[in-house]
Amino acid sequence: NYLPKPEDKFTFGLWTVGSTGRDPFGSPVRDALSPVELVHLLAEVGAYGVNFHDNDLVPIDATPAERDQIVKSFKQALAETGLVVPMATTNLFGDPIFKDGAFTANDPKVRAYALQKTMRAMDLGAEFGAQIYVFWGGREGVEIDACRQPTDGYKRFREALNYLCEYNMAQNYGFKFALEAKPNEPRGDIYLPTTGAMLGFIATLDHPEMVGVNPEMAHEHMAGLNFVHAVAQAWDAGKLFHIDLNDQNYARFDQDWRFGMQSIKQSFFLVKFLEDVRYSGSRHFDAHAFRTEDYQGVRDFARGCMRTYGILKEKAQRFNQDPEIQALLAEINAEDPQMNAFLGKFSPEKAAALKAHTFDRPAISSRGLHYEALDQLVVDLLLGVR
Ligand code: GCO
Ligand code: MN
Ligand code: MN
Ligand code: MN
Repeated sequence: NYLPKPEDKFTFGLWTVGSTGRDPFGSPVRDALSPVELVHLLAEVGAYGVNFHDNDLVPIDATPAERDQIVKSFKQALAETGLVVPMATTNLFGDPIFKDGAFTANDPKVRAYALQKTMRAMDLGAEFGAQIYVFWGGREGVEIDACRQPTDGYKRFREALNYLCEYNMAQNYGFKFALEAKPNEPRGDIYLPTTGAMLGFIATLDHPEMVGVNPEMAHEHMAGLNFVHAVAQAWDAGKLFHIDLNDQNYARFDQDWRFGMQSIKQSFFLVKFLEDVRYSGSRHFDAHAFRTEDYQGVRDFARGCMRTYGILKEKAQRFNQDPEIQALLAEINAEDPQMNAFLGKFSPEKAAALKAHTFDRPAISSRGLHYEALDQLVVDLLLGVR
């Protein structure tokens, strides 16, 4: 029946089910619910956890007393529902002060404020037991490259992350940082626009072991890329600390659709990958209900994200057990013992033998690989006739 289970670790941001449907062209279509109400809504649909930006929970201008009251009531809602807070993050994009970026802004006052705001938000996240801390630099970019050298942007971002890694250690918070790339929106160009770019950047930090990535399906699709490949590269590098699941037509504006709404096949291979490698982190849905919906529709949206994941997980199991699919895969991936002498680790002897070998190119090339048949089996499986 595809009902969510705690071991699925399905999480939603307060800002996802809390979206009121405001977009650049229109005002809200749903009344805002309080964080406490949103926790109850998430519990009702069967989510495991809830994540937040500092200001999803505590308004930017709240007094310390107001903050403490909010924290108290939110903790009570978590205790009542059993929901956990696996991830926290900072809103470094909403307030007008961040119009030119946060850690990378040209104004040093803005950069210092961004550090202050993030340390306070880390304190808040730690208070709720969050273990992953996400950095999405939505405003860390430009419309015009005349305003700064891109390398100054990278340098400032690096300095900020190094500083915050030290803060993480000084406070003993034990956060793992997860960097989330996006190619554009809200800025014309955002620095380090893809997961691959983030992975390259992490290697330049003082504490690379503390920092990984939070790839988002929609963001790689906006860039026209293959999300499964991005996730696989992150996994291969030991850097898949978190993941943002949603959906998106390729090369469009940021759509944030229900997971599996559009890209069934890509979503299938993503779920298959996560399950095959036994990814054990949160499966976080960073999406929101259509603007056509009321809160019943928001529940439908949230349940749909998790249900589709469950269906695709079952399809992945079938793929792995399907004799015809597995026979084709075995044939396609068959080893050639003779080639073992040439492949693998380099040695001068191996290289000399390989250079002397003659390959029958026409014979090798003439072999059909049955990818048409293989893909049709996948399509049959996904369309439910297999
Ligand atoms: C977006 C981003 C954000 C971030 C969030 C957490 O396109 O707006 O995906 O939703 O994930 O700010 O860092
Ligand atoms: Mn996004
Ligand atoms: Mn978005
Ligand atoms: Mn996201």
